[in-house]
Amino acid sequence: MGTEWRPSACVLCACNCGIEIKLDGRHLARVRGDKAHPSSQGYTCEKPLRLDHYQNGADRLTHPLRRRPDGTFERVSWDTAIGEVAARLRGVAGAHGGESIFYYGGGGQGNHLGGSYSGSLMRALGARYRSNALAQEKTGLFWVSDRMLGTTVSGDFEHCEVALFVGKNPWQSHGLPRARPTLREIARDPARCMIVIDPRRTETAEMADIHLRVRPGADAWLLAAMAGVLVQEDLIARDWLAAHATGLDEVRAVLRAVPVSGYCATAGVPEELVRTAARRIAAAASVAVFEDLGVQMTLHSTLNSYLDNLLWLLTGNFGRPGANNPPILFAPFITFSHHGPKAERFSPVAGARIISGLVPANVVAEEILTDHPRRYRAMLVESANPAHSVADSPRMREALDALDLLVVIDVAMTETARMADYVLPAPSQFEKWEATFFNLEAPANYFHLRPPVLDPPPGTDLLPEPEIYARLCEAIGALPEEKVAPLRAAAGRGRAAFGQAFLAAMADPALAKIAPVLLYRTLGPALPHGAAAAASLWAQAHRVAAAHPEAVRRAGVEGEGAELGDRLFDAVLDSPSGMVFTLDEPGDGWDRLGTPDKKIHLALPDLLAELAALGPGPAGHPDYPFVLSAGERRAFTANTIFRDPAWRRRDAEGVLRVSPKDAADLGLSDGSRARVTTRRGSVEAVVEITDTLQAGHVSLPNGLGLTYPGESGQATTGAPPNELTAAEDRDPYAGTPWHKHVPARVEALPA
Ligand SMILES: Nc1nc2c(c(=O)[nH]1)N[C@H]1C(S)=C(S)[C@@H](COP(=O)(O)OP(=O)(O)OC[C@H]3O[C@@H](n4cnc5c(=O)[nH]c(N)nc54)[C@H](O)[C@@H]3O)O[C@H]1N2
Ligand SMILES: Nc1nc2c(c(=O)[nH]1)N[C@H]1C(S)=C(S)[C@@H](COP(=O)(O)OP(=O)(O)OC[C@H]3O[C@@H](n4cnc5c(=O)[nH]c(N)nc54)[C@H](O)[C@@H]3O)O[C@H]1N2
Ligand code: SF4
Ligand SMILES: [Mo]
Repeated sequence: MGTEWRPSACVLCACNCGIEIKLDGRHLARVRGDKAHPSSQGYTCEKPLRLDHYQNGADRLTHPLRRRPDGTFERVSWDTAIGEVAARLRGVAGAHGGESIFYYGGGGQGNHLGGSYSGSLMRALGARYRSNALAQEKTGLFWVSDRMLGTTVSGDFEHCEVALFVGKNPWQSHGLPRARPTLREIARDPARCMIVIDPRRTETAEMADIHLRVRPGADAWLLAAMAGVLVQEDLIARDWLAAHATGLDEVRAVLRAVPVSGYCATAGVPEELVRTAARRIAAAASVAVFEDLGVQMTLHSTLNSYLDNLLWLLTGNFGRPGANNPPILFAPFITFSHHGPKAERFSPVAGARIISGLVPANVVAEEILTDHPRRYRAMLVESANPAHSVADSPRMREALDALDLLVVIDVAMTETARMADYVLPAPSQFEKWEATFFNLEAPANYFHLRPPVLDPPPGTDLLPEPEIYARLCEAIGALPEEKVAPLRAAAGRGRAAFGQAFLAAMADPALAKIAPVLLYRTLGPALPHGAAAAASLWAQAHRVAAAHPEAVRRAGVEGEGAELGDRLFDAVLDSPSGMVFTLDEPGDGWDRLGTPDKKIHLALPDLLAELAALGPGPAGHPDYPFVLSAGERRAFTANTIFRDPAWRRRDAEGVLRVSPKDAADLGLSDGSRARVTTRRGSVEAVVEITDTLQAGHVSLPNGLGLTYPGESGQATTGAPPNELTAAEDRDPYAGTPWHKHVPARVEALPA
C-alpha cells in the first residue's frame, strides 16, 4: 500500500465532504475525512469507505463505442467517434434546427466541472433545451423562491435555534455540512429545538423535539394549518414584514380563512402539536429550514414549497445568522429570471414551464414521442442515467429509442449508455480535475477544486469531459484556430495580458457563445499541474470577485479589481483540500435579494388561489390503496453512482418497508417477498416490517434495480423504482414528479 494520503472529495452526495485517499495499486484502499476541508472538517459518513466500488466498477467504460446495426457495440477511435458524432449532430441541426438537440445532465453529485463546458457545444449547435435531476426535485422551489426573493437560500443549521426539516431525513441523506454531529448538537441542547415533518419515523424524526407525523401527501394541509396559526394567533414578525415585504394583506386574508382544526385532521396530526410547532417557530430567535424530496415529490409540491417559504418569511427568518440566507454561488448552477410572466419560457411540444433553464424531466419523453415538428431528435447525456432515474422508465426507453441520435458520456455502462448510438468514456472523478458547484453555504461558503488522485487505467482510452466538448466544438467548426491562437499566445504572456485579450475577444458573439471551451483551449494549457479543466473557473472567479469583493477579501484573498479575481482563481487552484472563497457579514444577504424593488414578495396569486381552494385531502385510489414512496434514501443507497451491488453491507436488494398492520393484513412476514403493482408496472421486493411506517404507506429505496456484470452474467439487483412511476403524475406548475406518492397495490408472493 502507498503511504501518501491524497486529498479529494466524496462524490456520493451534494455535501462533497473532503476526504483523503490512500492507494493500494489502483484501489482506493483507505479513505478518511480530510480535516483540512473547511466545510466537512474531517467528517464523513460511512459511504465513502466504499468508493472503490465506484472507482473500480466492473462495468467501467474503457474505449469509445459505436452501436452496430445489430445493437451490439464496437470500439472506435476518438477521431472516429468525435468526427461521426459531430457530423450527425450537425446533420440533425441542419435538417431540424439546433433546437431539436436536447441536453440531459451535466454533472452528478460531485462532478460539475465537465458540464461547465457543455453549454459551449450546445450554443454552437443552436440547441436551446436541456434538463437534469434538478428538474425532478428543486425546480418548484426555485420558481417560488425566484418570485418571492429572486434568489435561493440555505439554512444556517450550525447557529439556528430551531431547525425545521420538511420531508427531509438528513441523518441518512445529509445535505448539510457534518449532518450527524450538527443534528446531535441541536438535539442535545435544551435551548434549541428540532421539528421534523415526515410521515415516517425517520432517524432524524427519532431525534426531534417535535415530530409532525403527517399523512403521506397531506403536507399542503399541514403547512397551511401552521401558517394559519401564525396569522390567526398573530405570531408574525409584523414590524419586520412592514419594512421588508409586500403582499402581506393578500396572504393574511387567505391564511385567516384556513380551518386549522380541519386541516390538522386531514393531515393526521394532533392540532395541539401543530400549534406548539408553529408557536415554537414564531418564538425562536432564529429558524433554519430544509425542505426536500418528501414535499418536493408529492402532491401539491410547488404549493408546499410556497407554504414552507411563508413559514420562515412570516416569522422574519431571512438574512441573519441562524436563519436562511442566500449563498454566493461560485458557479451559478441555478439561474433566476427575476419575475414577470414575460420572462417565462416553455418547452416546445408539451408547453411545460422551463425553470432555471430546465425542461421538466417528466415531459422529456412526451417531447420526443410525437410527430410534432419541434420534437427533440437527438440527445446528449452526460453524468446522468435518465433511462433509470426519470419517471416512467418504459416510456423513457421508448423515447430514447425513437431518437435519431443518442450520445452518452459516462464512466460506466449504464442503463442509458446501453441504449446509445455512441458511448464516450470519461475518466473517473478520481482520475481527473473535478469540482462541485453545490456551494450553498452562508456565511462562509466553500469551493473545492480537486486534483486527480491517480491516472486512468492503463490500456484504456478515456477523455475528460472538457476535452470531449472542446473536440466536438472543433469538429463542428465552432473553434477556429485563427481565433484561438492569439488568445493562447496571450495566455503565455501572463494572466493580465490574457485577461485583456479575452475580454476583447468576448465582443465577438461567436466567441462569447463558446467562452468556456475557448478558455479551456487557451488559458487551460497555461495552468499548472495539467489543470486545464479548471479554465472555466477563471471566469467564475472574476465574476464572484467583481460582484462580492468584500466577501472575497474577508475570506483572505487580497487585491483590487481584476487582480482580486485572478488571485481568487489562483487560490482555488492552490487549495487541494478546498477553501473558503467568501465570508459574509450579518445582513449581507439583503444585497442579494433579486426582486426589482428589493422587497420580499409574499403574495403569489396563483398559489394563494390553490391554497384557498384546497379540497378535502388527498384522495385514495380504490384499485391502488397504498401510497408508495418510490425512492427513499437509506444507509446503502447513493443514486446510481455505485453500480456494484456488493457495495451494500446490508439491505442487498433494497427492502420494501411495510407497517406491521399492513403486513398482518396482507400476510407478509419479514424477509418474505411481495409484488408491488402500480398503474404503470410491477416489481418484486423483499419485505421488511417496521413500525416506522404508517399503515397504508410503503417505501422502496432509490438507485436500486441496476444491471451489473456478476459471476453468471448480467444481473439486476433490487427493484428499479421508475418502472412504477407515471410521467403524468407531476406538479402542474413545475412538472416535478410525485415519486413519493405513487398509488400502489401490494400482494404477498409465495415463498
Ligand atoms: N444515503 C443517501 N444519501 C443521499 C442520496 C442517496 O441516494 N443516498 N441522494 C442524495 C440526493 S440526490 C438527494 S436529492 C437527497 C434527498 O434527500 P431526502 O429528501 O432527505 O431523501 P428521501 O429519503 O428521498 O426523502 C426524505 C423523506 O421524505 C419522506 N416522505 C415521503 N413521503 C412524504 C410526504 O408525503 N410528506 C413528507 N413531509 N415527507 C415524506 C420520507 O419518509 C423520507 O424520510 O439525498 C442525497 N443524499
Ligand atoms: N423514483 C425516483 N426517481 C428518482 C428519485 C427518487 O427519489 N425516486 N430521485 C431523483 C433525484 S433527487 C436525483 S438527484 C436523480 C439522480 O439520477 P441521475 O441524475 O440520473 O444521476 P445519478 O443516478 O446520480 O447518476 C450519475 C451518473 O453519472 C455517472 N458518473 C459518475 N462519475 C462520472 C464522471 O466523472 N463523468 C461522467 N460523465 N459520468 C460520471 C454515473 O456512472 C451515473 O451514470 O434521480 C431522480 N430519480
Ligand atoms: S455526507 Fe455525503 S459527501 Fe459526505 S461522506 Fe457522506 S455521502 Fe459523502
Ligand atoms: Mo437529488
